[in-house]
Amino acid sequence: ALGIKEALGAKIPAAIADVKAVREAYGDEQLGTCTVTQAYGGMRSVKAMTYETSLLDAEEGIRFRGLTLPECQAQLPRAAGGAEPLPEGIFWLLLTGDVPTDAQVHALREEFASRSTLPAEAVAVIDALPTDMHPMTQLNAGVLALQPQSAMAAAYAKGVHKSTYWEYCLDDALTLLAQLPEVAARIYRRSFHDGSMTPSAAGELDMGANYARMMGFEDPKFDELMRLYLTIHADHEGGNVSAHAVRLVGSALSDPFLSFSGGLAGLAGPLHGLANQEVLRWLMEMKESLGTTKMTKEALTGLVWDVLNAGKVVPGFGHAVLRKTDPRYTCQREFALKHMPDDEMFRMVSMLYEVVPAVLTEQGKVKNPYPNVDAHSGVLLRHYGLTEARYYTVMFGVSRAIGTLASLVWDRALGLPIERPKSVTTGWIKAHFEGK
Ligand code: CMX
Repeated sequence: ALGIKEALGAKIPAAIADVKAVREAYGDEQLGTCTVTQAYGGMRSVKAMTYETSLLDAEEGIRFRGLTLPECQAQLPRAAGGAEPLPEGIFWLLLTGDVPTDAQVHALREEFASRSTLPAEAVAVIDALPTDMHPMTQLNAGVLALQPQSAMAAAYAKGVHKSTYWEYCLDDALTLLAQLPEVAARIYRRSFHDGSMTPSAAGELDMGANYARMMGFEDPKFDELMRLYLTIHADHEGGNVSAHAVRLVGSALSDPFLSFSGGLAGLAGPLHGLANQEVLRWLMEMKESLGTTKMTKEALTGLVWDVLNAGKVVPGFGHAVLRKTDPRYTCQREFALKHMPDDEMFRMVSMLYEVVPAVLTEQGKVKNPYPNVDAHSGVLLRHYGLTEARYYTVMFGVSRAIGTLASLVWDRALGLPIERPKSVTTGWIKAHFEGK
Protein backbone atom coordinates (compact mmCIF):
# COMPACT_ATOMS: atom_id res chain seq x y z
CA ALA A 1 0.00 0.00 0.00
CA LEU A 2 1.19 3.49 -0.83
CA GLY A 3 1.00 5.02 2.66
CA ILE A 4 2.37 8.29 1.41
CA LYS A 5 -0.15 8.55 -1.43
CA GLU A 6 -3.08 8.19 0.95
CA ALA A 7 -1.54 10.66 3.41
CA LEU A 8 -1.10 13.16 0.61
CA GLY A 9 -4.44 12.48 -1.06
CA ALA A 10 -6.19 13.21 2.23
CA LYS A 11 -4.61 16.68 2.29
CA ILE A 12 -5.32 17.80 -1.26
CA PRO A 13 -9.03 18.73 -1.17
CA ALA A 14 -8.56 21.04 1.83
CA ALA A 15 -5.47 22.61 0.26
CA ILE A 16 -7.36 23.27 -2.98
CA ALA A 17 -10.19 24.85 -1.00
CA ASP A 18 -7.68 26.92 0.97
CA VAL A 19 -6.04 28.27 -2.18
CA LYS A 20 -9.47 29.03 -3.64
CA ALA A 21 -10.49 30.94 -0.52
CA VAL A 22 -7.20 32.89 -0.46
CA ARG A 23 -7.63 33.80 -4.11
CA GLU A 24 -11.22 34.92 -3.52
CA ALA A 25 -10.31 36.97 -0.45
CA TYR A 26 -7.03 38.51 -1.62
CA GLY A 27 -6.94 37.89 -5.36
CA ASP A 28 -6.78 41.60 -6.20
CA GLU A 29 -4.26 42.56 -3.51
CA GLN A 30 -0.69 43.53 -4.43
CA LEU A 31 1.82 40.88 -3.27
CA GLY A 32 4.86 42.82 -4.44
CA THR A 33 5.96 45.27 -7.04
CA CYS A 34 8.54 45.00 -9.75
CA THR A 35 10.72 47.99 -10.50
CA VAL A 36 12.76 48.44 -13.65
CA THR A 37 15.88 47.69 -11.58
CA GLN A 38 14.39 44.39 -10.45
CA ALA A 39 13.37 43.46 -13.98
CA TYR A 40 17.01 43.88 -15.06
CA GLY A 41 18.32 42.49 -11.77
CA GLY A 42 17.25 38.87 -11.70
CA MET A 43 13.84 39.72 -10.17
CA ARG A 44 15.48 39.81 -6.75
CA SER A 45 12.88 39.90 -3.92
CA VAL A 46 9.92 40.23 -6.29
CA LYS A 47 7.16 38.17 -4.67
CA ALA A 48 5.70 36.60 -7.77
CA MET A 49 5.22 32.91 -7.04
CA THR A 50 3.84 30.58 -4.38
CA TYR A 51 5.70 27.49 -3.13
CA GLU A 52 4.31 25.37 -0.34
CA THR A 53 7.03 23.01 0.88
CA SER A 54 9.48 25.49 2.40
CA LEU A 55 9.95 29.18 3.14
CA LEU A 56 13.19 31.15 3.47
CA ASP A 57 13.53 33.99 5.93
CA ALA A 58 16.38 36.41 5.18
CA GLU A 59 17.52 36.47 8.81
CA GLU A 60 16.68 33.04 10.14
CA GLY A 61 17.11 30.82 7.08
CA ILE A 62 15.06 27.95 5.77
CA ARG A 63 12.02 26.29 7.35
CA PHE A 64 10.67 23.03 5.97
CA ARG A 65 6.89 23.14 6.40
CA GLY A 66 7.38 25.52 9.30
CA LEU A 67 10.24 23.62 10.96
CA THR A 68 13.77 25.02 11.27
CA LEU A 69 16.65 22.64 10.55
CA PRO A 70 17.34 22.05 14.29
CA GLU A 71 13.61 21.32 14.72
CA CYS A 72 13.76 18.82 11.85
CA GLN A 73 16.77 17.19 13.53
CA ALA A 74 14.86 16.99 16.82
CA GLN A 75 11.46 15.88 15.54
CA LEU A 76 11.94 13.64 12.52
CA PRO A 77 12.59 9.88 12.70
CA ARG A 78 16.28 8.94 12.88
CA ALA A 79 18.32 5.78 12.42
CA ALA A 80 18.87 3.68 15.55
CA GLY A 81 21.54 5.44 17.60
CA GLY A 82 21.73 8.32 15.10
CA ALA A 83 21.11 12.04 15.50
CA GLU A 84 20.24 13.11 11.95
CA PRO A 85 16.86 12.92 10.18
CA LEU A 86 16.20 10.05 7.77
CA PRO A 87 15.86 11.42 4.20
CA GLU A 88 12.63 9.46 3.73
CA GLY A 89 11.15 11.45 6.62
CA ILE A 90 12.15 14.77 5.05
CA PHE A 91 10.34 13.79 1.86
CA TRP A 92 7.26 12.78 3.85
CA LEU A 93 7.33 16.08 5.76
CA LEU A 94 7.81 18.24 2.66
CA LEU A 95 5.14 16.38 0.71
CA THR A 96 2.40 16.02 3.31
CA GLY A 97 3.25 18.81 5.76
CA ASP A 98 3.25 16.32 8.65
CA VAL A 99 6.09 14.85 10.70
CA PRO A 100 5.90 11.12 9.87
CA THR A 101 5.93 8.26 12.36
CA ASP A 102 8.70 5.65 12.30
CA ALA A 103 6.23 3.22 10.71
CA GLN A 104 5.39 5.67 7.92
CA VAL A 105 9.06 6.25 7.18
CA HIS A 106 9.62 2.52 7.15
CA ALA A 107 6.73 2.00 4.72
CA LEU A 108 8.11 4.71 2.46
CA ARG A 109 11.51 3.02 2.48
CA GLU A 110 9.83 -0.20 1.32
CA GLU A 111 7.98 1.73 -1.35
CA PHE A 112 11.28 3.15 -2.63
CA ALA A 113 12.86 -0.31 -2.48
CA SER A 114 10.10 -1.76 -4.66
CA ARG A 115 10.88 0.83 -7.33
CA SER A 116 14.65 0.89 -7.02
CA THR A 117 15.79 -1.45 -9.82
CA LEU A 118 17.32 0.63 -12.61
CA PRO A 119 16.05 -0.18 -16.10
CA ALA A 120 18.78 -1.99 -18.08
CA GLU A 121 18.53 0.65 -20.84
CA ALA A 122 19.31 3.41 -18.34
CA VAL A 123 22.30 1.49 -16.99
CA ALA A 124 23.54 1.09 -20.56
CA VAL A 125 23.25 4.85 -21.15
CA ILE A 126 25.20 5.67 -17.98
CA ASP A 127 27.84 3.05 -18.74
CA ALA A 128 28.34 4.52 -22.20
CA LEU A 129 29.21 8.00 -20.87
CA PRO A 130 32.87 9.10 -20.87
CA THR A 131 34.15 8.85 -17.31
CA ASP A 132 35.81 12.26 -17.61
CA MET A 133 32.50 13.95 -18.50
CA HIS A 134 31.54 16.22 -15.62
CA PRO A 135 29.58 14.15 -13.07
CA MET A 136 26.68 16.64 -13.15
CA THR A 137 26.38 16.18 -16.91
CA GLN A 138 26.44 12.43 -16.36
CA LEU A 139 23.76 12.71 -13.67
CA ASN A 140 21.52 14.70 -15.97
CA ALA A 141 22.00 12.18 -18.77
CA GLY A 142 21.21 9.42 -16.26
CA VAL A 143 17.97 11.15 -15.18
CA LEU A 144 16.90 11.57 -18.80
CA ALA A 145 17.67 7.89 -19.38
CA LEU A 146 15.16 7.06 -16.61
CA GLN A 147 12.45 9.15 -18.29
CA PRO A 148 10.89 6.41 -20.47
CA GLN A 149 9.45 4.99 -17.22
CA SER A 150 7.35 8.12 -16.70
CA ALA A 151 3.81 7.32 -15.56
CA MET A 152 2.87 10.96 -16.05
CA ALA A 153 3.91 11.02 -19.71
CA ALA A 154 2.05 7.75 -20.33
CA ALA A 155 -1.08 8.98 -18.52
CA TYR A 156 -1.09 12.24 -20.47
CA ALA A 157 -0.77 10.35 -23.73
CA LYS A 158 -3.75 8.24 -22.70
CA GLY A 159 -5.71 11.39 -21.93
CA VAL A 160 -6.43 11.08 -18.19
CA HIS A 161 -8.40 13.82 -16.40
CA LYS A 162 -6.25 16.71 -15.21
CA SER A 163 -7.51 16.35 -11.62
CA THR A 164 -5.51 13.09 -11.45
CA TYR A 165 -2.16 14.45 -12.74
CA TRP A 166 -0.78 14.67 -9.23
CA GLU A 167 -1.12 10.91 -8.78
CA TYR A 168 1.10 10.21 -11.78
CA CYS A 169 3.46 12.98 -10.78
CA LEU A 170 3.80 11.36 -7.34
CA ASP A 171 4.32 7.99 -8.98
CA ASP A 172 7.22 9.45 -11.00
CA ALA A 173 8.64 11.33 -8.01
CA LEU A 174 8.77 8.07 -6.04
CA THR A 175 10.44 6.21 -8.91
CA LEU A 176 12.98 8.95 -9.50
CA LEU A 177 13.84 9.26 -5.80
CA ALA A 178 14.11 5.47 -5.53
CA GLN A 179 16.56 5.26 -8.43
CA LEU A 180 18.55 8.48 -8.18
CA PRO A 181 20.99 7.36 -5.44
CA GLU A 182 22.05 4.33 -7.48
CA VAL A 183 22.44 6.41 -10.64
CA ALA A 184 24.57 8.88 -8.66
CA ALA A 185 26.64 6.16 -6.97
CA ARG A 186 27.24 4.44 -10.30
CA ILE A 187 28.59 7.71 -11.72
CA TYR A 188 30.91 8.05 -8.71
CA ARG A 189 32.23 4.50 -8.98
CA ARG A 190 32.76 4.75 -12.74
CA SER A 191 34.35 8.19 -12.70
CA PHE A 192 36.67 7.81 -9.74
CA HIS A 193 37.06 4.06 -9.11
CA ASP A 194 37.01 0.91 -11.19
CA GLY A 195 33.25 0.97 -11.78
CA SER A 196 32.49 -1.94 -9.47
CA MET A 197 29.96 -1.22 -6.72
CA THR A 198 28.19 -2.72 -3.74
CA PRO A 199 24.67 -3.70 -4.82
CA SER A 200 21.84 -1.54 -3.53
CA ALA A 201 20.40 -2.55 -0.16
CA ALA A 202 17.30 -0.36 -0.54
CA GLY A 203 14.74 -1.63 1.93
CA GLU A 204 17.33 -2.71 4.49
CA LEU A 205 19.15 0.62 4.66
CA ASP A 206 17.77 4.15 4.61
CA MET A 207 18.45 6.33 1.59
CA GLY A 208 21.50 8.00 3.21
CA ALA A 209 23.24 4.81 4.34
CA ASN A 210 22.41 2.97 1.12
CA TYR A 211 23.82 5.77 -1.01
CA ALA A 212 26.96 5.81 1.14
CA ARG A 213 27.39 2.04 0.84
CA MET A 214 26.90 2.06 -2.95
CA MET A 215 29.58 4.75 -3.24
CA GLY A 216 31.87 2.51 -1.19
CA PHE A 217 31.76 4.10 2.29
CA GLU A 218 31.26 1.95 5.40
CA ASP A 219 31.76 4.32 8.34
CA PRO A 220 28.47 4.79 10.30
CA LYS A 221 29.49 8.41 10.90
CA PHE A 222 29.58 8.94 7.13
CA ASP A 223 26.04 7.51 7.01
CA GLU A 224 25.03 10.18 9.50
CA LEU A 225 26.75 12.83 7.40
CA MET A 226 24.84 11.63 4.35
CA ARG A 227 21.54 11.89 6.25
CA LEU A 228 22.40 15.43 7.32
CA TYR A 229 23.57 16.29 3.81
CA LEU A 230 20.46 14.93 2.11
CA THR A 231 18.31 16.82 4.63
CA ILE A 232 19.83 20.27 4.43
CA HIS A 233 20.17 20.48 0.64
CA ALA A 234 16.63 19.26 -0.07
CA ASP A 235 14.68 22.49 -0.41
CA HIS A 236 15.24 26.26 -0.25
CA GLU A 237 11.86 27.73 -1.23
CA GLY A 238 10.80 28.27 -4.83
CA GLY A 239 12.81 31.05 -6.43
CA ASN A 240 16.30 29.54 -6.46
CA VAL A 241 17.52 28.41 -9.87
CA SER A 242 17.06 24.65 -9.44
CA ALA A 243 13.65 24.77 -7.73
CA HIS A 244 12.35 27.40 -10.08
CA ALA A 245 13.59 25.51 -13.13
CA VAL A 246 11.80 22.34 -11.99
CA ARG A 247 8.62 24.35 -11.46
CA LEU A 248 8.94 26.18 -14.79
CA VAL A 249 9.61 23.11 -16.91
CA GLY A 250 6.90 21.17 -15.06
CA SER A 251 4.40 23.93 -15.75
CA ALA A 252 4.46 22.90 -19.41
CA LEU A 253 3.29 19.48 -18.12
CA SER A 254 6.69 18.04 -18.95
CA ASP A 255 6.95 14.97 -16.72
CA PRO A 256 8.96 14.94 -13.46
CA PHE A 257 12.05 13.35 -15.06
CA LEU A 258 12.23 16.11 -17.68
CA SER A 259 11.42 18.78 -15.11
CA PHE A 260 14.07 17.58 -12.68
CA SER A 261 16.58 17.45 -15.50
CA GLY A 262 15.97 21.17 -16.03
CA GLY A 263 16.62 21.80 -12.35
CA LEU A 264 19.86 19.81 -12.43
CA ALA A 265 21.13 21.86 -15.37
CA GLY A 266 20.74 24.98 -13.23
CA LEU A 267 22.24 23.36 -10.16
CA ALA A 268 25.35 22.63 -12.21
CA GLY A 269 26.16 26.37 -12.43
CA PRO A 270 29.00 27.79 -10.28
CA LEU A 271 26.85 30.50 -8.71
CA HIS A 272 24.44 27.79 -7.50
CA GLY A 273 25.19 24.14 -6.69
CA LEU A 274 28.61 23.92 -8.29
CA ALA A 275 29.86 26.33 -5.61
CA ASN A 276 30.54 23.34 -3.30
CA GLN A 277 33.07 22.01 -5.82
CA GLU A 278 34.58 25.46 -6.24
CA VAL A 279 34.97 25.90 -2.48
CA LEU A 280 36.98 22.72 -2.04
CA ARG A 281 39.17 23.54 -5.03
CA TRP A 282 39.83 26.96 -3.59
CA LEU A 283 40.66 25.57 -0.13
CA MET A 284 43.14 23.13 -1.66
CA GLU A 285 44.70 25.93 -3.72
CA MET A 286 45.10 28.05 -0.60
CA LYS A 287 46.62 25.15 1.31
CA GLU A 288 49.13 24.69 -1.47
CA SER A 289 49.99 28.36 -1.76
CA LEU A 290 50.47 28.62 2.00
CA GLY A 291 52.91 25.71 1.82
CA THR A 292 54.88 25.67 5.04
CA THR A 293 53.72 29.17 6.00
CA LYS A 294 51.59 29.09 9.13
CA MET A 295 47.88 29.56 8.47
CA THR A 296 47.01 32.92 10.03
CA LYS A 297 44.10 35.29 9.62
CA GLU A 298 46.44 37.79 7.95
CA ALA A 299 47.62 35.22 5.40
CA LEU A 300 44.05 34.15 4.59
CA THR A 301 42.89 37.76 4.33
CA GLY A 302 45.50 38.34 1.63
CA LEU A 303 44.36 35.25 -0.28
CA VAL A 304 40.70 36.36 -0.14
CA TRP A 305 41.65 39.76 -1.54
CA ASP A 306 43.55 37.98 -4.33
CA VAL A 307 40.27 36.32 -5.40
CA LEU A 308 38.38 39.62 -5.41
CA ASN A 309 41.17 41.48 -7.18
CA ALA A 310 41.17 38.83 -9.90
CA GLY A 311 37.50 39.70 -10.57
CA LYS A 312 36.16 36.40 -9.24
CA VAL A 313 33.60 35.56 -6.55
CA VAL A 314 34.58 34.07 -3.20
CA PRO A 315 32.83 30.71 -3.47
CA GLY A 316 30.56 29.70 -0.60
CA PHE A 317 29.84 33.25 0.53
CA GLY A 318 26.90 35.54 -0.18
CA HIS A 319 23.28 34.81 -0.96
CA ALA A 320 20.48 36.31 -2.99
CA VAL A 321 17.95 36.13 -0.13
CA LEU A 322 19.79 35.32 3.13
CA ARG A 323 21.32 38.17 5.10
CA LYS A 324 22.84 36.14 7.95
CA THR A 325 24.98 33.01 8.24
CA ASP A 326 23.11 30.17 6.53
CA PRO A 327 21.74 27.73 9.16
CA ARG A 328 22.72 24.98 6.72
CA TYR A 329 26.31 26.16 7.25
CA THR A 330 25.81 26.28 11.02
CA CYS A 331 24.55 22.73 11.35
CA GLN A 332 27.46 21.44 9.28
CA ARG A 333 29.81 23.40 11.50
CA GLU A 334 28.21 21.75 14.52
CA PHE A 335 28.65 18.35 12.92
CA ALA A 336 32.34 19.15 12.39
CA LEU A 337 32.81 20.44 15.94
CA LYS A 338 31.29 17.18 17.19
CA HIS A 339 33.04 14.70 14.90
CA MET A 340 36.23 16.28 13.54
CA PRO A 341 37.25 19.34 15.57
CA ASP A 342 40.93 18.90 14.72
CA ASP A 343 40.59 18.36 10.98
CA GLU A 344 43.05 20.70 9.26
CA MET A 345 40.67 21.72 6.45
CA PHE A 346 37.86 22.34 8.94
CA ARG A 347 40.21 24.71 10.75
CA MET A 348 40.73 26.58 7.50
CA VAL A 349 36.97 26.82 6.94
CA SER A 350 36.58 28.11 10.52
CA MET A 351 39.25 30.72 10.03
CA LEU A 352 37.66 31.85 6.75
CA TYR A 353 34.44 32.35 8.70
CA GLU A 354 36.36 34.89 10.79
CA VAL A 355 38.09 36.51 7.82
CA VAL A 356 35.86 36.59 4.71
CA PRO A 357 32.85 38.57 6.05
CA ALA A 358 35.15 41.43 7.05
CA VAL A 359 36.87 41.47 3.65
CA LEU A 360 33.60 41.34 1.71
CA THR A 361 32.17 44.08 3.92
CA GLU A 362 35.24 46.22 3.36
CA GLN A 363 34.93 45.70 -0.40
CA GLY A 364 31.38 47.00 0.00
CA LYS A 365 29.59 45.26 -2.87
CA VAL A 366 27.87 42.18 -1.46
CA LYS A 367 24.53 42.38 0.28
CA ASN A 368 25.41 39.36 2.43
CA PRO A 369 29.04 38.72 3.44
CA TYR A 370 28.30 35.50 5.36
CA PRO A 371 28.86 31.86 4.38
CA ASN A 372 26.22 29.72 2.68
CA VAL A 373 25.69 25.95 2.65
CA ASP A 374 28.45 25.34 0.09
CA ALA A 375 31.24 26.88 2.20
CA HIS A 376 31.24 23.86 4.48
CA SER A 377 30.05 20.68 2.83
CA GLY A 378 33.28 19.75 1.02
CA VAL A 379 35.53 19.53 4.07
CA LEU A 380 33.08 17.18 5.79
CA LEU A 381 32.99 14.83 2.80
CA ARG A 382 36.75 15.04 2.40
CA HIS A 383 37.30 14.11 6.04
CA TYR A 384 35.65 10.74 5.40
CA GLY A 385 37.59 10.12 2.20
CA LEU A 386 35.20 11.52 -0.41
CA THR A 387 37.88 13.79 -1.85
CA GLU A 388 36.68 14.17 -5.44
CA ALA A 389 35.31 17.72 -5.48
CA ARG A 390 34.01 17.38 -9.05
CA TYR A 391 31.45 14.96 -7.65
CA TYR A 392 30.07 17.16 -4.86
CA THR A 393 27.26 18.83 -6.78
CA VAL A 394 25.86 15.41 -7.71
CA MET A 395 25.13 14.81 -4.02
CA PHE A 396 23.45 18.21 -3.84
CA GLY A 397 21.37 17.08 -6.81
CA VAL A 398 20.27 13.84 -5.15
CA SER A 399 19.11 15.85 -2.17
CA ARG A 400 17.47 18.62 -4.21
CA ALA A 401 15.24 15.99 -5.83
CA ILE A 402 13.56 15.45 -2.45
CA GLY A 403 12.28 19.02 -2.16
CA THR A 404 11.70 19.96 -5.77
CA LEU A 405 9.77 16.79 -6.56
CA ALA A 406 7.60 17.14 -3.44
CA SER A 407 6.78 20.65 -4.60
CA LEU A 408 6.16 19.53 -8.18
CA VAL A 409 3.51 17.07 -6.99
CA TRP A 410 1.75 19.99 -5.30
CA ASP A 411 1.99 22.08 -8.48
CA ARG A 412 -0.08 19.44 -10.22
CA ALA A 413 -2.40 18.89 -7.24
CA LEU A 414 -3.20 22.61 -7.14
CA GLY A 415 -3.51 22.76 -10.91
CA LEU A 416 -0.96 25.55 -11.34
CA PRO A 417 -0.97 26.85 -14.91
CA ILE A 418 1.86 27.14 -17.40
CA GLU A 419 4.32 29.86 -16.32
CA ARG A 420 4.51 32.76 -18.69
CA PRO A 421 5.59 36.11 -17.26
CA LYS A 422 5.50 39.12 -19.56
CA SER A 423 8.82 40.49 -20.78
CA VAL A 424 9.48 43.91 -22.30
CA THR A 425 12.35 45.40 -24.27
CA THR A 426 14.58 48.30 -23.21
CA GLY A 427 12.93 50.29 -25.97
CA TRP A 428 9.50 49.50 -24.52
CA ILE A 429 10.64 50.77 -21.09
CA LYS A 430 11.94 54.03 -22.57
CA ALA A 431 8.76 54.62 -24.55
CA HIS A 432 6.56 53.68 -21.59
CA PHE A 433 8.17 56.04 -19.09
CA GLU A 434 9.02 58.90 -21.43
CA GLY A 435 7.48 62.12 -20.22
CA LYS A 436 6.40 60.63 -16.88
N1 CMX B 1 32.38 37.14 -3.73
C1 CMX B 1 32.60 38.25 -4.47
N2 CMX B 1 31.62 39.04 -4.92
C2 CMX B 1 30.36 38.71 -4.58
C3 CMX B 1 30.06 37.61 -3.77
C4 CMX B 1 31.12 36.80 -3.35
N3 CMX B 1 30.92 35.69 -2.63
N4 CMX B 1 28.71 37.55 -3.59
C5 CMX B 1 28.19 38.59 -4.28
N5 CMX B 1 29.18 39.30 -4.87
C6 CMX B 1 29.05 40.46 -5.75
C7 CMX B 1 28.11 40.12 -6.89
O1 CMX B 1 28.79 39.42 -7.91
C8 CMX B 1 27.66 41.49 -7.30
O2 CMX B 1 28.69 42.09 -8.04
P1 CMX B 1 28.39 43.01 -9.33
O3 CMX B 1 27.60 44.16 -8.79
O4 CMX B 1 29.75 43.35 -9.83
O5 CMX B 1 27.59 42.18 -10.28
C9 CMX B 1 27.54 42.22 -5.96
O6 CMX B 1 28.41 41.51 -5.05
C10 CMX B 1 26.14 42.23 -5.38
O7 CMX B 1 25.66 40.90 -5.32
P2 CMX B 1 24.57 40.44 -4.23
O8 CMX B 1 23.31 41.20 -4.49
O9 CMX B 1 25.15 40.50 -2.87
O10 CMX B 1 24.42 38.90 -4.58
P3 CMX B 1 23.48 38.21 -5.70
O11 CMX B 1 22.12 38.04 -5.13
O12 CMX B 1 23.60 38.90 -7.01
O13 CMX B 1 24.19 36.78 -5.86
C11 CMX B 1 25.19 34.75 -5.15
C12 CMX B 1 24.07 35.77 -4.90
C13 CMX B 1 25.02 33.56 -4.22
C14 CMX B 1 25.12 34.28 -6.61
C15 CMX B 1 26.55 35.46 -4.88
O14 CMX B 1 26.63 35.82 -3.51
C16 CMX B 1 27.76 34.63 -5.25
O15 CMX B 1 28.17 34.66 -6.42
N6 CMX B 1 28.37 33.89 -4.28
C17 CMX B 1 29.47 32.99 -4.55
C18 CMX B 1 28.98 31.71 -5.20
C19 CMX B 1 28.21 30.86 -4.22
O16 CMX B 1 28.66 30.59 -3.11
N7 CMX B 1 27.05 30.36 -4.65
C20 CMX B 1 26.27 29.39 -3.86
C21 CMX B 1 24.97 29.95 -3.28
C22 CMX B 1 24.18 28.87 -2.57
C23 CMX B 1 23.69 27.84 -3.55
O17 CMX B 1 22.82 28.17 -4.37
O18 CMX B 1 24.18 26.70 -3.52
